[in-house]
Amino acid sequence: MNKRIVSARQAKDYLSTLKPIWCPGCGDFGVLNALTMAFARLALKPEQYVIVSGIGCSSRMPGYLQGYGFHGIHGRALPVATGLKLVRSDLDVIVTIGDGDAYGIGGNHFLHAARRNVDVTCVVMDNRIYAMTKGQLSPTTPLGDVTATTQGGSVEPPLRPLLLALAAGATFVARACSWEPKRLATLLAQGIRHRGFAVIEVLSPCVTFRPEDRTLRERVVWHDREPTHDLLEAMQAALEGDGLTLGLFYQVGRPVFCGESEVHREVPMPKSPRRGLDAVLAALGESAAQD
Ligand SMILES: Cc1ncc(C[n+]2csc(CCOP(=O)(O)OP(=O)(O)O)c2C)c(N)n1
Ligand code: SF4
Repeated sequence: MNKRIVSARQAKDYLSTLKPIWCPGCGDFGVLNALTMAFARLALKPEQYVIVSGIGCSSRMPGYLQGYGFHGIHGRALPVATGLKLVRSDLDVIVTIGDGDAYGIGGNHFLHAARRNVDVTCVVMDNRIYAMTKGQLSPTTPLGDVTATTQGGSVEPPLRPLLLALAAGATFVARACSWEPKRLATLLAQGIRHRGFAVIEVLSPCVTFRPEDRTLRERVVWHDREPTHDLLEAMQAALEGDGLTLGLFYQVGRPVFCGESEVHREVPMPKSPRRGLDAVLAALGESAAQD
């Protein structure tokens, strides 16, 4: 018998044929590499996962990876990912977005995806600026920093994204950096395998609009403790080191929005979006005529 040897996919096999147009030195290259390493480690088949993004430099990610992708609308990656996961719970759904997409325009969706514990992996490439639109203040820009829209220095205190994720109900909460792709890949693989809303905040410097963030390399510290199940302990760990501590802070299990939730169990696979909505409303005891 002619036995065919099927070689395992290597990280580079997950790259698409599109060449990234990111600036040389952009942190997002490290995130792309780490994603390919994580996929190879999990031996994912390209048809098993979908990469969903919004708009921004970071949101170009789906184009650079093999497999299905959705380069969507600024701030709306999470609703798209939620809908996809509801109808195709067999797929790994991975959201790759920027800090503007996740915490600014899409902040409301971020809160509710966490609260519902939607089973998606949310990778936020945080460069602390709106890069694609040329350097405006973002929700994570440090206080006092000069940007295109804060010429006298920002007067807004930055958001603490991981506290927000924890408070809202995310069940896997981690921080990593783009310049250590192997460690990032480990967290990405864990996040993809986690059942529930996994938030991986990645410090991914924009060399063009925040060249000063190159110094973050000297300021980060890895938190090598086991993740806690205690919310307050996790919040404390995420705040350590001026919010520049890296690692997996929190991981707990709780029912996810699809699969185990009562609503999902009772809802048949929709044959059309409208019929799907009717089924969801019927399961909730509500009428479609209300909207
Ligand atoms: C609804 C909508 N509002 C605003 C924009 C303009 N816009 C495009 S990208 C972007 C910000 C991108 O910042 P971020 O999400 O942090 O990604 P980055 O480019 O920094 O990776 C904005 C405001 C848009 N495309 N759509
Ligand atoms: S502008 Fe910044 S975030 Fe965008 S590709 Fe260039 S370095 Fe990366």
